[in-house]
Amino acid sequence: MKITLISPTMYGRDERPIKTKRAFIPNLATAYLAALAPKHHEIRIVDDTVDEIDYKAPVDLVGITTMAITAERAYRIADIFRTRGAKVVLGGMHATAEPEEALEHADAVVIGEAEDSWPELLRDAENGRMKRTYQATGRESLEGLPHPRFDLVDPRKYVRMPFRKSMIIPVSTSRGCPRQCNFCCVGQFWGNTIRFRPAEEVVEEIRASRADTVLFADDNLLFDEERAEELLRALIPLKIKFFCQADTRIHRYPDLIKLLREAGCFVTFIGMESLNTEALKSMHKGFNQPEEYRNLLKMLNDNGINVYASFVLGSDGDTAQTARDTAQFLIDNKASLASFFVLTPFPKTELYDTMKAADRMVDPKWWQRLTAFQALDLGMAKLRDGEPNPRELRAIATRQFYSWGSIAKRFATLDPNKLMCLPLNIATKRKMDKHNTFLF
Ligand code: B12
Ligand code: SF4
Repeated sequence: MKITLISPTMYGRDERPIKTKRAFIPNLATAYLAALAPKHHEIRIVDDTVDEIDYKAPVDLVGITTMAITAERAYRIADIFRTRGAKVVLGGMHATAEPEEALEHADAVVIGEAEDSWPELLRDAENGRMKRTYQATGRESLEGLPHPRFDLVDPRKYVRMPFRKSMIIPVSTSRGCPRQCNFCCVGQFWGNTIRFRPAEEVVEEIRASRADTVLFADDNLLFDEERAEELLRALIPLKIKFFCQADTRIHRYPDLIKLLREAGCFVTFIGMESLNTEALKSMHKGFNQPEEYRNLLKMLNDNGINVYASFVLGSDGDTAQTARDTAQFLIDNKASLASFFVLTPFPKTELYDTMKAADRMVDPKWWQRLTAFQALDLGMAKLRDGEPNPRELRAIATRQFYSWGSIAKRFATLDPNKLMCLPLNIATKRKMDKHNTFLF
């Protein structure tokens, strides 16, 4: 069959799909789906942020990956392909959370991870008996996953970090998270356990890709110290640079931080979420201790690892002052990058159920709005009275963190690893000046 795999973009403020010349990183789900399909199929990967979708090209089956903020775009693409006679399959985080909704726009929906169900679906589609839903089998082992097909992607359409030769490729080494933060959908999707891939298979995948820069797509690369040590040691000979996610406890393991640097980590994304203990408790994230953040930032900075601090604004009690204090804390403690996310009730999360029960969303189906701007405002508008809405809080914190004064203070260093984040800061500052946002 001729199969097209699409990762959709989002709609922008002008209600048009957001397109860019160069995207940050190719999509991992479509690259996996391509690898999982038997060889006799003819596969194209389309990244809607950088590619134009050719609705006229002959195609038998279209697979589209979904997140909440890309769902509306996914549905519109699906509707067009279906009117042209192609079969459409939806999968991923959002289709799994809202399969009934997805089925209104698709011939089939794949619920959960697709390693077993996608090949089965393809067999059924070839035999003209595709079912409406395919459910993940709940496989326990991650051994033997195929290498994602990034060879089907045009590397010129993706960003390269300064002094690096390849695009950044996403690599997943584990799935799931045993924690249960109330805003997070990882548990309901992947389960509240963590499964690891064998370290040697991860190394082989990176070696075969020839990439020199990697983004580890794990929710927490260092969740298990012993496994983290084994993996990091195995990565050293590859001489790659990588981004990863870790949690706020890692400063308790100084040897692991040294190893992290040795293995090539140059940015660690950390979900600090809030400086307010009460807000953290309400997120079920009491394991984050704000009084430890200073030391955490210092230890990573001392080892030349850039901290990408992630905060959530919009919890009850968050004010414009909270946004300013958070940004100032990160400036004083020299975080290299920061994201201030809007507390968002993603479907099938505990936060979603709580907000719905309390009638605090203007529109409980906010993701069906055309633009992410509209969607987030409608998702959150009734959060608090009197204070700027969470999106404005995010703008306050982002503008302050990416001001010239802040950049000068945070990058007064000669460490080349740290300086690699300077261009990203300048680009974000420019985007903020121009659009008052750096995301949508
Ligand atoms: C890595 C990552 C990123 C990377 C993207 C890397 C990439 N390009 O591949 C970066 C940092 C760029 C990123 C950005 C964002 N992310 Co993100 N990200 C993740 C993370 C940690 C892992 C995703 C991943 O690669 N998993 C491994 C792959 C293989 O799994 P998968 O995509 O789910 O695909 C499997 C199945 O779902 C299925 N499948 C998927 N699609 C399809 C389609 C078909 C047809 C079929 C049959 C099967 C199928 O098959 C795959 C193999 O089993 C997840 C959390 C998580 N653990 O899932 C958050 C997550 C997906 N991100 C999230 C969000 C919100 C974002 C941002 C919007 C954040 C922001 N505000 O900027 C942006 C959006 C950017 C964009 N436009 O795409 C949310 C989505 C919530 C939701 N319900 O929609 C998540 C779940 C985080 C969370 N805890 O809430 N992200
Ligand atoms: S936010 Fe991070 S730590 Fe919390 S459940 Fe999600 S993945 Fe796990």
